[in-house]
Amino acid sequence: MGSVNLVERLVGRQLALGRGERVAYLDQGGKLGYAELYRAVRWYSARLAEAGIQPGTRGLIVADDAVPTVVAILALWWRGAVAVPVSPMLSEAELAFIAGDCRAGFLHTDERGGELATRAGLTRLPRGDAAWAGSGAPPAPPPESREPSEVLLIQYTSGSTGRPKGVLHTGSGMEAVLAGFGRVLDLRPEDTVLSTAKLSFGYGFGNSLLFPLATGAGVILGQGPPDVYRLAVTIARHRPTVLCAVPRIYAALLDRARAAAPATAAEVATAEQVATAEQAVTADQVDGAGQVDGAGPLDLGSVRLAVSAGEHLPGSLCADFTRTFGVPLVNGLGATEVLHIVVATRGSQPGSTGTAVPGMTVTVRDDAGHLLPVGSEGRLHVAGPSVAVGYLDRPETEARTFADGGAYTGDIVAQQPDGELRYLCRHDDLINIGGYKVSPLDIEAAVRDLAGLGQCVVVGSRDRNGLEQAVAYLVPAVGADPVALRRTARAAFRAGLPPYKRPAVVEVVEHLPTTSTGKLARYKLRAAGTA
Ligand code: 3SK
Repeated sequence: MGSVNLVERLVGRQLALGRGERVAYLDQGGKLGYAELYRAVRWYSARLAEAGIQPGTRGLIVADDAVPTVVAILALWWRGAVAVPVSPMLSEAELAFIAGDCRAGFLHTDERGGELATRAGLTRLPRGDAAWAGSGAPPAPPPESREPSEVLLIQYTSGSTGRPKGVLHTGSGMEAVLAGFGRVLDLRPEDTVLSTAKLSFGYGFGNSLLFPLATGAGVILGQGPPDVYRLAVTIARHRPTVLCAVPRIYAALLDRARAAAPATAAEVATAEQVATAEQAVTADQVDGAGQVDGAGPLDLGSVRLAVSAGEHLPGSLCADFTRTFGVPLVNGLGATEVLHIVVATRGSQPGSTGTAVPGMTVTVRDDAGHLLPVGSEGRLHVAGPSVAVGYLDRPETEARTFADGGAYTGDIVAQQPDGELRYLCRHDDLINIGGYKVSPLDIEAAVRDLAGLGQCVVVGSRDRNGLEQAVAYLVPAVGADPVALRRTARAAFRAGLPPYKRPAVVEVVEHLPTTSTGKLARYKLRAAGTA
């Protein structure tokens, strides 16, 4: 492969194909065509050059999904720099850690990053907004071409130790996902994509940036945490043709479509798992006939294809969704370490996780890395050109994950005789809550010093839709009031954890189950918590 020029590959090419006037993005600020996008990126890259940002500099992007976020990523690439998009939902401490860990030399943020920039000594530019698409753009050298093996993107992923790890992606890796899951997705220039997964998450990065721009399709960027109310309104107003979401969003859409009565407490609870506590869907926003205020009946009529990834899609959910909405639902399995989806069904195949996407090889292996025969259960191993080149400065963890000529995704799967894979569970203790891999230790730490608490253990178990949720089991200290303990523990989880990490269920128990040797039997708790 020759050199890689992502800006030309993704945006310049659409201009060359005469698609400059087509809408590339729609966000709260309005629509932006491909030609305007190109001008905006050039403007921003000229500003980066003026500010002394050199090729290879790591630019931290702490911003919600919006046009300026995309422009910042592409402008860093134009300059030959490295984009590090992270979620604005991270705590100040997590952001400060990442800024130091990746040795960021530049910061792009929406409202809240000024303080972080000052504390971390980072250059921060004004966003530009309308000005950057104007005619007064300063001259900028053409977009930089880079070596295929050069790192151009760092995506942070959480780990069981609580310290996020930077995953290093190259230009050739990004080209490879276009030829991999990009082929399965098979977007057309007429498509409009709506992804509830954000750009700061690998799944959203492909859905809202790589795949649509490579095709000349349009993208709807939504602000704020994804919730089913806002999603229904956006679908009704902007009529996307391709919807990408995590399974619990599809479960919430199904709940709405089925609703014959005002939203139940259980529905509100499901919605709250995908929204922040402050912005959760409430019963008054959704009426009894499955209608959403201002949106009319829940109508997915514009959607020709839906994609589910980020967490396990139960077969029953896939079948119900396809039957109810008449839309094929592709089930994908990916990981930050392999950039995007590497195993996928072709259309709806309830119960299946599918087969490898073009260009990637997946195998099932034992703990020593040996290949297992078809039919066995084991660790999913992925080899091929979209596998990341490693973790930033984590040699030991890197050696465990990036091994045997590829990477282990952390999933346990079974390979069927026909080659289809079936997802079984995680290989580690991480709980996958709507695509966020959450360490139980992080949740347990939020109540460590709580008065009246003897012990707290958090496990993942399945809710009534078969989706993973965190359940916290609390044992009161001797003489403590269990009712008060439950209340104060809930308050501590709310105060100490972002919404996506909070346990969906908090149970007070007299004692925790043990094995015959007296050890904590987590598997018994997992089974007990399953609805
Ligand atoms: O499932 C995931 O965790 C994932 C991560 C990165 C990119 C794509 C996906 C589906």
